[in-house]
Amino acid sequence: YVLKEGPDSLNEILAALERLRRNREVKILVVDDSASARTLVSDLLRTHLYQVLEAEDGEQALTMLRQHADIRLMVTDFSMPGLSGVELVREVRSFRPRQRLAIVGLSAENSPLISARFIKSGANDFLRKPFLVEEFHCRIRQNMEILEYLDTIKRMAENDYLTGLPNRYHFIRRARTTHAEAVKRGYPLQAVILDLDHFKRINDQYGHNVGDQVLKNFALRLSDRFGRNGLVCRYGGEEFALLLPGVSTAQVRPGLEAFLQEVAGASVPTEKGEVAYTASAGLADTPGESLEDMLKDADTMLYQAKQSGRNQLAC
Ligand code: GH3
Ligand code: MG
Ligand code: MG
Ligand code: MG
Repeated sequence: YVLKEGPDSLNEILAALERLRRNREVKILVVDDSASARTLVSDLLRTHLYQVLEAEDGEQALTMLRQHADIRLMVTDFSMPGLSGVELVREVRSFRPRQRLAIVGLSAENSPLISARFIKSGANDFLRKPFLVEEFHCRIRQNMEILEYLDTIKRMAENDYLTGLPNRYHFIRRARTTHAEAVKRGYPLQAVILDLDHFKRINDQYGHNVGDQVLKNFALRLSDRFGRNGLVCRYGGEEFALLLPGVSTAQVRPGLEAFLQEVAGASVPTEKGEVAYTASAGLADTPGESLEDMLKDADTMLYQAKQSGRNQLAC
């Protein structure tokens, strides 16, 4: 069935175009044992520019989901040889949570139980075949919008707005895993806390805006230098933390010292001219300790670096 109700203002048309542009980045998996039903659904999705993958049964769908971690939505039939749609959904939910993948169940059967079973096993939505084309598109879009909201909320919850680095909350969550892994496998782990020197003076002298630019500069340098080998975060105002797994103090020390020198030797181009700054760092290496204690030790060492004149590493 087709219901014709197009967009009726220029803004709605522009919003629809913007959506189409974004759809091109989105992968959707269509699961149906009937080739004609599969093609019908896939073609509807392709008219909205989605990237469509197809599977003819549950097993194939599971393989494709494992191969493509970036599939955002699955539309699945109920009656199929092998796994039923409901069984497939239950299996998928054991490894792919709702915030990563939305699932829409489809069925031609008349039983009212099927939609309840789909939803109960972890599907987000259900449509009875045959369906209204417009309703199909609305439901797909609504489910995609919810995923986009969740992505935005997650990004905002995990990253620092000013520097774009992971925030302390995200760092601690990931650091727990890294720390537990190091303890279990018995490899070394280094915790580092870095703090900009006399940062208050920079704010006082040049203004908060320039202070922000300095923070961004430092964050960028820090993640460029250490982002690949470990966890980096903005720990607090002008404090940053690093967790470097699999390396000894002797191995990281020269790199950290060189980094502090590089920071001290460079300057940040700002609206008030070139601004030079330095940073201090404290390092702790006690793999037997809890993560909290390691960070506390790194903070104690940082205090020592400050006491000893700043612009240096203490460990
Ligand atoms: P020390 O060398 O002992 O660390 O001295 P400090 O001046 O860096 O330390 P202090 O803790 O006295 O001051 C930190 C300053 O950092 C105060 C605060 O206003 C500033 N700050 C914290 N977050 C931000 C931010 O996001 N932007 C800007 N511009 N300043 C910030
Ligand atoms: Mg079928
Ligand atoms: Mg400081
Ligand atoms: Mg500080």
